Amino acid sequence: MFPFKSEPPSLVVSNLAKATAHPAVDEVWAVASEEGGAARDVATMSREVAAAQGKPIEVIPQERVGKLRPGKGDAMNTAIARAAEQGRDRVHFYDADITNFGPSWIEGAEAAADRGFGVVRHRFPRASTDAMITWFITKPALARLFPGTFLPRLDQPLGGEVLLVREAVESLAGSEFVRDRSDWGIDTVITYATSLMGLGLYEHHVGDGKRHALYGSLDELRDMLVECLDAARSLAGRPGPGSDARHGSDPPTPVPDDVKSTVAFDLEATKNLLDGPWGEEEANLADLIPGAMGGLLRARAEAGPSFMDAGLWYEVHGFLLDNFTLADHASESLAFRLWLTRVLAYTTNQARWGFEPAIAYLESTIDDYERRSASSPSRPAPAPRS
Ligand code: GDX
Ligand code: MG
Repeated sequence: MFPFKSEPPSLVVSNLAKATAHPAVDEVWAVASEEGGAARDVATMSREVAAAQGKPIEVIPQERVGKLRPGKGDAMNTAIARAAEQGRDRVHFYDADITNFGPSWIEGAEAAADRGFGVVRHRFPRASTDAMITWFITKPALARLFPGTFLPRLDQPLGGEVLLVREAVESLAGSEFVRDRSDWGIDTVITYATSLMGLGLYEHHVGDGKRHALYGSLDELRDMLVECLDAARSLAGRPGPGSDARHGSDPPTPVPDDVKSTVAFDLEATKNLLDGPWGEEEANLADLIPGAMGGLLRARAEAGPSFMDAGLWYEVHGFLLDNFTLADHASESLAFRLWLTRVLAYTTNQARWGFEPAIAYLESTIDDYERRSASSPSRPAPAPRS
């Protein structure tokens, strides 16, 4: 199953064709964000491929399944409901914009499923300035909410490349918590929900990395940031997997040189985003950050973002997990500004050290957050929302 929205139809169809050609695959679904336009082009172009392979390729418009912004979550949940209804044995999910997708992805996941793992997630090296939501929102949340479990150590907790066996698909289809998540938060809730299923989780390593569209200014990630933050927040107070849950992973391989040297976003265009004026409500909200941080943030921001180090981010991130409100303008604006400050602090300092030291630094921050959280379990967790 491939969700697609604005990728070139030729790229989508090339991925559909590679999946269809694989002997383990019976049928391929492309779930479109809307009818017409690209969906029509993909449907037309894939007809010939399907005929040549003698297997169906279905282009399906996404249904309105959830309650939040209609986005990737509705696409994933459209396929999950359909696969559950049809009793599919195994379902693979891949982003449609991957340019190096191929049979080895399918084979790696199938091999782990053959060894008895019910959930297989693809993991891959990413540039040191890529995955800024993963490193600064999701992994810290998993570290502080579920210390000692495999969740903080998952390589790509937001990755959309996953294999699920029938039992996992049925369980997700039956979960209101998952169905409601129609936006970018879907990856977080699928990662969380599948971690509890007791089906075994394996991470298949894609050594070449996932090649796909990267970003201009980080403003492009605003929706993803607030929706992934809200999804992380929605996990607070929920139980985690047992510390004995079965988790396996391929060993890492040398990282390709071009991944090491990639710059994942436009730094200059992004820096300007911090110059935006503070709204009154946003400033009032910032004043609620413990330690009179709000005034400090406004004053020190003028001196550049470097003050937002890993220690301060632990406090700010905790504040966001406890207080963030999706769809509230001031709350979203503050969360974006704070995250951006942290991303720029890292990008203009540790990311300059070179690939290996930068990634080692990021990993050490997650280890540290996990330790801090495990040693102060008294931090009150907000009640889970339905
Ligand atoms: N049908 C449908 N409807 N497809 C969508 C929609 C939507 O509203 N929005 C996105 N997609 C598709 C898109 O066409 C692509 O195939 C896939 O979902 C992922 O979107 P992309 O724009 O390539 O996102 P990006 O930045 O690569 O993000 C992925 O990695 C992030 C991360 O790990 O940081 C994606 O899986 C995110 O969910 C994840 O947070
Ligand atoms: Mg992408």
